Amino acid sequence: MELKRKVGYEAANLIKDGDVVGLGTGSTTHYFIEKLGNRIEIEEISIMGVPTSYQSFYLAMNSKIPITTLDEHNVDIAVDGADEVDPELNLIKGGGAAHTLEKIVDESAKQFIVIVDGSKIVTELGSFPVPVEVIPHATRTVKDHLIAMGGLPTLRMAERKDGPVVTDNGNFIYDVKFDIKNPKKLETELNTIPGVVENGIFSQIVDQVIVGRDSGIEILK
Ligand code: ABF
Repeated sequence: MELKRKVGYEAANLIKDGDVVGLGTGSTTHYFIEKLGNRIEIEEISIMGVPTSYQSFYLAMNSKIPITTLDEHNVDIAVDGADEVDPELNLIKGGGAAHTLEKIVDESAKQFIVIVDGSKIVTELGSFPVPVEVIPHATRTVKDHLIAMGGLPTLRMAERKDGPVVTDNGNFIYDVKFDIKNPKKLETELNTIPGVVENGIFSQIVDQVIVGRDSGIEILK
């Protein structure tokens, strides 16, 4: 956890007064929000992102910060976690079931910064299953497509085991094991399946990865 705090705090120093900041989710991003919230010299920033992040931001800032939406401002800098990062800075995200809104914010940002500890760095994506957000009515047909593509889909169940996880958008999540040789191609192909809302492969949109290692901070560009 200490490495996550280190990179979250490091990323908070990148924000300058007046920035429109895109917030991701996850424990590493939580440290970013915590540190940003304590930078009292910041007069005015706007934030947008995943609803749960607003709450932790308000708590950190203990004041009202204007929330902006994409139709008002472009995001200057988005900061978000990840589940896997490959050598070309392609990501798998969505372990927190929020990848659809995260991708909208992260892709729209002028600068997209990823913050991870060293355990997330991999030589090839795919040890972590690809989250695929699916319209509930399409679970059967989407599952058939995923299997036909060589995937092994598992419907993500809620911790209470009383049913599937439901995303902020009211949809379900398949976690799909794939042998990923071409992340961009698979990301595109997955989103052509009728009933798929978004998948957790984030290819070719990352500007910088801040990696926390025992030896210190490593920057990947
Ligand atoms: C979120 O943070 C998700 O997309 C990703 O799954 C998660 C990583 O969580 P953590 O930072 O807690 O390891 O952005």
